[in-house]
Amino acid sequence: MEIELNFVQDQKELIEICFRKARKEAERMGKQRDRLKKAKSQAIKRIEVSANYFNEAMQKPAAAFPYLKKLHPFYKELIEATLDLDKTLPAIKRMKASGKIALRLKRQYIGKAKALEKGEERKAKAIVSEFYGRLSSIAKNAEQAIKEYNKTVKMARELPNVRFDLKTVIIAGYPNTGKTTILGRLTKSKPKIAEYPFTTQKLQIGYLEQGYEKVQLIDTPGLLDRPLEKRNKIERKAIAALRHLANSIVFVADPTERCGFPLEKQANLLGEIEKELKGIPILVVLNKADIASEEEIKAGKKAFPKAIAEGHEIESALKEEIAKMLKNGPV
Ligand SMILES: Nc1nc2c(ncn2[C@@H]2O[C@H](COP(=O)(O)OP(=O)(O)OP(=O)(O)O)[C@@H](O)[C@H]2O)c(=O)[nH]1
Ligand SMILES: [Mg+2]
Repeated sequence: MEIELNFVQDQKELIEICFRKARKEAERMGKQRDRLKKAKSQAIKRIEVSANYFNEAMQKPAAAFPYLKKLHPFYKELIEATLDLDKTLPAIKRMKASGKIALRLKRQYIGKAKALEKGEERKAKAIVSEFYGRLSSIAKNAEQAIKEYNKTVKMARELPNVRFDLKTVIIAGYPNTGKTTILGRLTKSKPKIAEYPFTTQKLQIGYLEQGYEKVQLIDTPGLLDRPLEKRNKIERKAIAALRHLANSIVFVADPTERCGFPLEKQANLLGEIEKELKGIPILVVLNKADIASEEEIKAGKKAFPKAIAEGHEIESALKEEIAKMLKNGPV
């Protein structure tokens, strides 16, 4: 993945670190005979170190968060379909603002410490405590934003690591037609397969060795036949992979309709994909051939005239077809 995001410490932990660092740095300061000077410089150090550390932690997300424009268009679309940017971006802004507030407060309190006069040495500690109290409440106010941001980091870290240097086959089709089963049969991966639709919620990657060449196979969440603006975020992940990564496509159809969707709708979806991705070779597989009746296969072939019928144990045929497709298709 192109983006590496780091978690931000939760506000309590962060504040503890700020104070600890401040204390250590103040302790490390050279000896100072003059009582007033000592009290002042210690206080200033504490205020400075704690505020700066807090500010840095609050600016990091903004600096690390990739500007979407710079990302590969596949990741741009995938991130939009995976993360809750409507919440993440305001959270990042909020943290940034908290850092700035801390810096402003730092200047104000350093001013207070500097203004201390002889006989007021004791007040230095009170100034630091007051500053710490205010810094803690700034951190507390950023609590929600930090939580929101950390949720994003967690999700971003789970984004698939696609390889742009390999030829890529996208496995697509209606839900529950057997796409993931095919990924499992063609590669050594052991993805989750279930007898209900919408099992696969994110892109799953497997690799296929073809001679010396490694091919990337991506299993996608099931798609319904509907316009893009009606598609949910999970479907959009499949669309992003189809649009930006496919060198060729394996379209899985279920002629038995046991997937729960009529052939006609499945065929419409294929039509839409063909229209949207002109020029990219598509291999149509009539899956579940082992349990399909003759009539069902016949109806399947009518709905998908170019389909190859599939049953169990035909991985090698499928692999050959994929190899042919990749050879003939655009690179
Ligand atoms: N009999 C038979 N069943 C199959 C075959 N391929 C898949 N199935 C079954 O069909 C169901 C759906 O399989 P999946 O591989 O999860 O289908 P999918 O297309 O990935 O489904 P979603 O991820 O929900 O879109 C499971 O119960 C599989 O066991 C096949 O060739 N023959
Ligand atoms: Mg699946």
